[in-house]
Amino acid sequence: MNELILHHYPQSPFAEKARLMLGLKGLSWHSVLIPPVMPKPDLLALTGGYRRTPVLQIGADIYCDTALIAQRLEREKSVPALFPEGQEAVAAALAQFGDQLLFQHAVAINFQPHALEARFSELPEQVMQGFLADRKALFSGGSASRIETEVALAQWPVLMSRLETQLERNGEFLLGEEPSIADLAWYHPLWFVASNAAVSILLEDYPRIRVWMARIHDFGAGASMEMKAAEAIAIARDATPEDLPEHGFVSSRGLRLDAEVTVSAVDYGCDPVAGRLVHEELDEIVIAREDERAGLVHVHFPRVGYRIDTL
Ligand SMILES: N[C@@H](CCC(=O)N[C@@H](CS)C(=O)NCC(=O)O)C(=O)O
Repeated sequence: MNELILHHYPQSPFAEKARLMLGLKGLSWHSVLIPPVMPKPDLLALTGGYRRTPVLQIGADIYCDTALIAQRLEREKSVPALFPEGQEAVAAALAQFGDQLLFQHAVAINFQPHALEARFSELPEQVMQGFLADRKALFSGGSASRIETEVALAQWPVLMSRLETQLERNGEFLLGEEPSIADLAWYHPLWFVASNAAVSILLEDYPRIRVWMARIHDFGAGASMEMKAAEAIAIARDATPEDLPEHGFVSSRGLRLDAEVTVSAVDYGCDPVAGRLVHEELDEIVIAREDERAGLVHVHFPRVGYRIDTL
């Protein structure tokens, strides 16, 4: 069986979400550290252009986006469930709210000048300038719009109070007594705020949230072993992508199997990945691409938030 390899960096909120999924499920994995800004030649050898963090690799199969990574890990180990039976829609919808709205608030809060200064205080000025230029490029051309700082600061207490009230009245987790993907997706934006001493005060008035955060933090990150990027690429090169289902190819746009396409995120980090369309189903798109270093790989994307274009 091919092992799980997570390409990530420590400070990334979405990577924290993925690490917690691995922790909750008690999985072992290999950790490949990637740069937080472009260029990322080793990651792109695997993804073909997708640059966001994190990415899950299993042999020659590359999974982009934590929404799809969650589904893949659920297949790997179904219990504890990220999408509890009978609550699939509510879990996924809450996760989307955390990943988008709460995350955008956390970004606005962390990008205030004093918050950036605190985050980069130990580093030379040009590192921060490089980071800002990188994030400007990341958000150009996509549909995501930034929330203004004043708006984010005004709305934050409303969002936090709602969570505080629910946690007081209804169990230990968002859906009740058991954790789900919803908790992890709400946790990572709060973790992003909590990890910066210049803004962490924004969580101080919410004791139940802090207990809930400690509970989620305790899931840990599973057992990880460091791996060099070159080794991960060699693993992809030596592996064969997993068999795809023979049936169930449902193209949203009437495309034929093996059509030459690009797949890109619609919101931000919209760099297109070119390849051959080898599978499409309700909530997954898979393209095959040949890479000089990684060989034949299958790159998987979720349906929601991604577009397919023909070449
Ligand atoms: N929808 C994506 C969003 C991922 C995302 O926004 N990741 C951030 C880091 S937390 C990112 O890619 N930043 C730019 C980078 O790492 O290059 C997912 O769920 O994985």
